[in-house]
Amino acid sequence: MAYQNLLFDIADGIGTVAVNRPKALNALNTETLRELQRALQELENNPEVQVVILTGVGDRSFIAGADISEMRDMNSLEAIRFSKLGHTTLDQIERLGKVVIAAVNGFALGGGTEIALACDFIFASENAKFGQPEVTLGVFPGFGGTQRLPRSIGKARAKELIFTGAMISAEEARDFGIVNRVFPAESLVEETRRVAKKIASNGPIAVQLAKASVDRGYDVPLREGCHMEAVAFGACFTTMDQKEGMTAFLEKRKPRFKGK
Ligand code: DAK
Repeated sequence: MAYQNLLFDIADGIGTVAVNRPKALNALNTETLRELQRALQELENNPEVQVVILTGVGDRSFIAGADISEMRDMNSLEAIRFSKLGHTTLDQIERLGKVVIAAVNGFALGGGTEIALACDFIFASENAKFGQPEVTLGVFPGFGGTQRLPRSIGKARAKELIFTGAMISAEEARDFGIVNRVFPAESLVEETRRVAKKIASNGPIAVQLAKASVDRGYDVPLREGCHMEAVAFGACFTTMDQKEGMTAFLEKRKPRFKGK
């Protein structure tokens, strides 16, 4: 499928989607969000793909937020539609049956931080910058930032970032717990692919159920979460991969998972 505003690649069980509007620092307009939804659906439907890497083209920016030139003249209804398009895209990332890693290679501002937070985890380059500068534009985070950021770093820290609109460095973002690891810019993609390949070598159904178990269990009381985990754990025992994984261990060989 052809994309105007994305680079799209599949290799070694890893789908890579890179937002490709470097002249606008990869800002997200309606068309790009629609393409992103199509790309995610294409990756969801491809059984070869187990991990998705989301990044930005160029060495300056991951995603510098929603496209301000498109947003400026929106009326209220158009803004609601745009915000919903953002929400459904982020929801799609969170619910994808594949692991999604954000490789943040520069500015992740506004919608850029919000989309990275919807991924399963974030790796960043040393020059990455995170922030929610929406209040400097007379709006506030509209792609779930007021919801995911407090859940990720706590209410008080989230409020400081959202109310000031200030940017933080990759290292500060790591200290806050937004970012898992920080790499030199030139090795970000390679290091992210290394981790993605490790994940892709594991039982795909087990990884998928583990993702769902963490995410669905996160918002419910512990006892309910543990119950959901037990049911999903039981589901692993209906798969050929569980038999293969355990047989391979006992036969002292590498497993050959089929995703069945
Ligand atoms: N949108 C459109 N163009 C952008 C952009 C953006 N977010 N960010 C940068 N650009 C464009 C610049 O206009 C410039 O274009 P030309 O002038 O060359 O044509 C080009 O990218 C290079 O940018 P700069 O010349 O500004 O580069 P600098 O190195 O000087 O500065 C910067 C880099 C990232 C610090 C600066 O560009 C910047 O502050 N950008 C804006 C970042 C930002 O504010 N992002 C948040 C966007 S707001 C809602 C729904 C959604 C949202 C909110 C509410 N509701 C419905 C409630 C979402 C909001 C956002 O994400």
